[in-house]
Amino acid sequence: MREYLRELNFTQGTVLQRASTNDEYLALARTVRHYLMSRWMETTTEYYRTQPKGVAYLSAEFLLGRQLGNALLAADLTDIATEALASLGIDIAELAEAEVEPGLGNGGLGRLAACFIDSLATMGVPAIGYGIRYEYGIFRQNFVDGRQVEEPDHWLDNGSPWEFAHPEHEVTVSFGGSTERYTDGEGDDAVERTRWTPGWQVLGVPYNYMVPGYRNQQVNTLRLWSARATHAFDLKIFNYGDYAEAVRAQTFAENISKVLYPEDSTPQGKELRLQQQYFFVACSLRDFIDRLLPGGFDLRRLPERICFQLNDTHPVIAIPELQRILVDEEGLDWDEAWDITRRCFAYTCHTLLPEALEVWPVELLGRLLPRHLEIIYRINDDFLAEVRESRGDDELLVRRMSIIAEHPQRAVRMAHLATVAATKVNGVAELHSQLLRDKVLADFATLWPEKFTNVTNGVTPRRFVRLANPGLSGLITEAIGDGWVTDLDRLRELEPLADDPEFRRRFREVKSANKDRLVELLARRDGIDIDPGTMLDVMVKRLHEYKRQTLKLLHVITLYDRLRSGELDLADTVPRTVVFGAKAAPGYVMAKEIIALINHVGAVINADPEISRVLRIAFPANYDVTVAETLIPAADLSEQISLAGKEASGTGNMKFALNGALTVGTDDGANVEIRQLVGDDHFFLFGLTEPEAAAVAEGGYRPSAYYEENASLRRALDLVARGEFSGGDRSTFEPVVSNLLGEDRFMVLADYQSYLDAQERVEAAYRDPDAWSRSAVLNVARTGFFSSDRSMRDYLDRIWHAERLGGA
Ligand code: F55
Repeated sequence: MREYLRELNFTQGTVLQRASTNDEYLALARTVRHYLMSRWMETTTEYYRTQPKGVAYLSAEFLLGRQLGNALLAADLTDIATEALASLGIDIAELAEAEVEPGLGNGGLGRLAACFIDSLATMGVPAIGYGIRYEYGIFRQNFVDGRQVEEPDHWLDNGSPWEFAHPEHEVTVSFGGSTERYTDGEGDDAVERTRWTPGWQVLGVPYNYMVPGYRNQQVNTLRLWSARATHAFDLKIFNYGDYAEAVRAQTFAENISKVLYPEDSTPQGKELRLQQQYFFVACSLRDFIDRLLPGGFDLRRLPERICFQLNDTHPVIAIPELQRILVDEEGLDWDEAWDITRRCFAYTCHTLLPEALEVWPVELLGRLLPRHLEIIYRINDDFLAEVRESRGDDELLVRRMSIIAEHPQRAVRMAHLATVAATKVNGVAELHSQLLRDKVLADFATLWPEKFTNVTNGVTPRRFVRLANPGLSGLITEAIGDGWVTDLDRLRELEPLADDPEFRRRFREVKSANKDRLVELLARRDGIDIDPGTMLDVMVKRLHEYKRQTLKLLHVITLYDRLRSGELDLADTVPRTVVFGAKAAPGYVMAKEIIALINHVGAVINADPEISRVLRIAFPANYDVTVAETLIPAADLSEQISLAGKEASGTGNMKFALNGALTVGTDDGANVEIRQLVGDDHFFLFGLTEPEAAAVAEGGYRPSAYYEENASLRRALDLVARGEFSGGDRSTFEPVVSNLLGEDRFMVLADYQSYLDAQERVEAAYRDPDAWSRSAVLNVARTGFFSSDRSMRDYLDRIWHAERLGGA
């Protein structure tokens, strides 16, 4: 309390009576961070002293979410702070609302990185996260006439109390220029070397974030890099007196960490994006070698000290960078260096979509990073020689496996580079890893079967259960103690309670209170009015055709159509609120059309005085981690309806199950494992399986056949086509309809009937609240496997072989 007031006075420069909510928030945040500071310094010192083998998680995205609640929880200060503030007449919840979440990621991949660093800290693993401090995170989404409009995310505007800038630890990063061979030494000692003379440089300034372990004295570091112009550069130009030019150069450099690219599945091959990737990776390797290793460390022993985990291909340029450091700067010979490099990296793949695999045109890469391109060529030559040696002269195979693609243009396939170099390659769910081995990277899996492994994703129970769902957490803790927060398998102990009517009643009470919280949030935040007495049917994730938001929408339209025609009896329908949350990549035209269609269908249904009593759509704009934390605990039904074989894992699916929602889902990604664990009776499965979908695609898929044969599908699509949801205008949503009828790449129409059938089972099940809540409790009890702590154990056992210090 005294500490809090001091922060308010001396750091915020205000007094209690005049402090704004933001002042109060900043003062509390600083108080908490002060409290965690000594743990942080001790953890860092301990790592430096004992020099254990650690992990560096390299990720272009960390979708952290709000920090205050998590920091209070980790420090076990929530109650103390709440009471102290209350005695000053301050509502801590209101103050927490002032925090703008750092949205430094697009979706699943970025949020996964945030869950992983939380688990690593909680488990006492020596680990550091490395990424980019984007000045603008994921855009803010608004709807204008139901259409998505993007606005910049000024997340730093009110000050960010969680970061610590360290300009004194800046790192210089080089780009462009040219390379030349030279002879180093004389006579017998003479060796050929390469010198890279860069064309330009920028500085990376590290910003450190605390990553507090849950009540374990451990605080790890997340280090995000921010770009600045080099001093030399400024000075030179300022001395010429060209002030404007100097400022322009500064702006140019600072552009590198300006904005997060909002594409989450079709990477933009933009030069600035490659600059971002190399920038943060070069900073991170330098930082690790120069600052985290003791002076004079022999880099030949690097693999004993670190595993760099590559979060998808975005940081893969780290591979030639380390090879360059070892060969050009340290003077190691190529083969010895390559052996070291290979042992330092592991690669996680997060996709199955071919268009999501990053490639960089040789022309661009060679211009920006000429030395790295040479290194990649040499890696490829050696690798292809190895392929020829082991597989004979199969030129088709060689072309398929090459790190360099020839068509449509010469380009570096980052996933191939990662796979060739890495000690281990992992997928993010069993099915996904299997498909990587059998399809996407099959040639590599044949060559190196031991390289491939699976680590099923997980989510942190601290944020997504303990913080987001205090009601359920209290109920669980009362029943089995609080050990589950760091040992989520213990949720199993709840299983018998699924048969206890009193426990189920209290579970329903919690769910109902969570729904009230959500209703209040949507009313306040979006002016959306929903009835907490209805079934909450939730689909939240990025908008993508493969995720099939249109399938959910066709179900809603069908319900609407049947209610209107009287085929369904209003009085005998389970009332539902269908909640969507989704951002579309700004350049993804079809995704944006689908957003508009959802909003337009919602407008029509919600305006119908009769039908809206049993069916409503709520689509709050700007779905983010903060909204997720209120939305997920309130959900009854979790929609996980991607076409089988397309969703690598999904992690929202895990968050819903852990919060006691039932899943309606396809046999895809981690849904498969969720269903295996909770049991078929407590999961609504539908749709083609992956092999079935592959066979349909193989045999020539004709979506119009489903339209012709299925009357209810026809009626739903016809409603859209006839302009029912666009004021009679048939052209508005024509592209969506004709895409479904003509191509329907993700087989929405093929799965439509099966989905309707599953939804009928959902409805029947929901009519029996006791049976439903029994299933819901069993979902909670049986999904402890999906803790990111377990994911971290799997990475430790299968990939990193790092040590654990203290920790839980
Ligand atoms: C972001 C940028 C680019 Cl260039 C490409 C992809 C992304 C991205 O955000 N991908 C992503 O989120 N992938 C998801 O990763 C999750 C975590 O592993 C999976 O659960 C999910 O299935 C997958 O789509």
